[in-house]
Amino acid sequence: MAKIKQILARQILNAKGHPTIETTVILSDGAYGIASVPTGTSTGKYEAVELRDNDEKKFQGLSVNNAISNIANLIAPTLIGMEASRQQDIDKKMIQLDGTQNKSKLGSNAILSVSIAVAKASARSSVLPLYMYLREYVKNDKVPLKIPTPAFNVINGGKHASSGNLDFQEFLVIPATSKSYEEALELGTTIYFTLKKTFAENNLSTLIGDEGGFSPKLATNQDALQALRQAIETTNIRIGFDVFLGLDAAANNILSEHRYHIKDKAMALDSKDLIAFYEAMNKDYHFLYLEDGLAEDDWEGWTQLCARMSQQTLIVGDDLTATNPYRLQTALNKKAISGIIIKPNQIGTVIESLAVVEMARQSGLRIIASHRSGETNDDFIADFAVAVSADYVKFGAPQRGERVAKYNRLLQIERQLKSI
Ligand code: 2PG
Ligand code: MG
Repeated sequence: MAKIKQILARQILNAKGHPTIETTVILSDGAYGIASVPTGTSTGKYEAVELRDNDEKKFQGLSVNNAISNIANLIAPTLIGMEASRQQDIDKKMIQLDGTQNKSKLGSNAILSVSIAVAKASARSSVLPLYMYLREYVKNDKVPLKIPTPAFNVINGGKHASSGNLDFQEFLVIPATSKSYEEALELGTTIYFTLKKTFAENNLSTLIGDEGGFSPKLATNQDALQALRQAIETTNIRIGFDVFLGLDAAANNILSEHRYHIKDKAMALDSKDLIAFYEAMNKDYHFLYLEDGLAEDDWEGWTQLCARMSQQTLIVGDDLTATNPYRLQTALNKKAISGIIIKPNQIGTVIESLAVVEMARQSGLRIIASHRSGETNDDFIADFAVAVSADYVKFGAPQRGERVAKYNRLLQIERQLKSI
């Protein structure tokens, strides 16, 4: 049984050019794991705290030297000598060492980078692919092992698109679950490049946003949906059979002074109006998926949204639930969601992320494992998604290295599973 021998952390850059942490964990048998952690751009206020130095002279205040010192001076001395396969004990030790509700002392970025690097090192030591290794920690592993269906973010808006002007953050294309992963990936890329051609032919920008989707300037959000539908209709891919449409409204970012603001409507909207707008759009677009349709504190609105739309559309919490068991429990009590986004860095450890998946699954929710907009090339989330038999993954557009790293990892896993 291998023990943790060394933990080394350093500052690297993420895909947005901002600092993040890369941690290496070396075990007594020589096995090692390297993990780097992502960062959100449109973060919710209930997420665990990512520690940054706030020293304006360094990386626009975004350096992570304090978090790295916490790994070197506090986490490493505590964990060295522990059995690497005891992920529960290791994560628990870090949670205790931090001692806060939201990991604000050591930083969720420090803790998660160690948590994932330990899992990777221990998987290697056990000579298991990471997804198989992680599966050993999944309590209900009766759900069959499968590649989740990818939800491709082909148009970027909101905070992810500095060159565009759309209010909703993500316009998603979701292949039918009957497609193999390989087929789904091809559908995603076909639509992506057809859309690029459509935008170019209409003299619209084909610049891309943080997650690789196009970020045009349009008169309304519905114009984006229309362009997407038109692009798909020029191919032989059938909407409603081969692929479905979805949205991540990231509604925190369209809320100001208790009202929602979107360019489709001249007047500011309350939750009821916004829900009516979604319902009206749904008549046209038959959304499979609506994430963060309302803001994170609009519980009443969420209950109504779910009551009105969850028969046809997956109503998904992201900023609302923040991969947090207490937030999830409230969402369940209030019947607010039918699906949940799982982002390990919203909560800060591997074991806590797995526990939230477990809780969500027992309550009958759909599971969507997700990247962050500020990703690295780390592909842990792909293995995690397979390990928990997530229903969907959200890794951005099928473009940009940090996005395709995850899509390509799923291809590898698909191939491995076929040969079992
Ligand atoms: C989201 C995510 C990922 P961010 O809102 O779903 O797509 O964005 O990482 O910026 O929070
Ligand atoms: Mg979201």
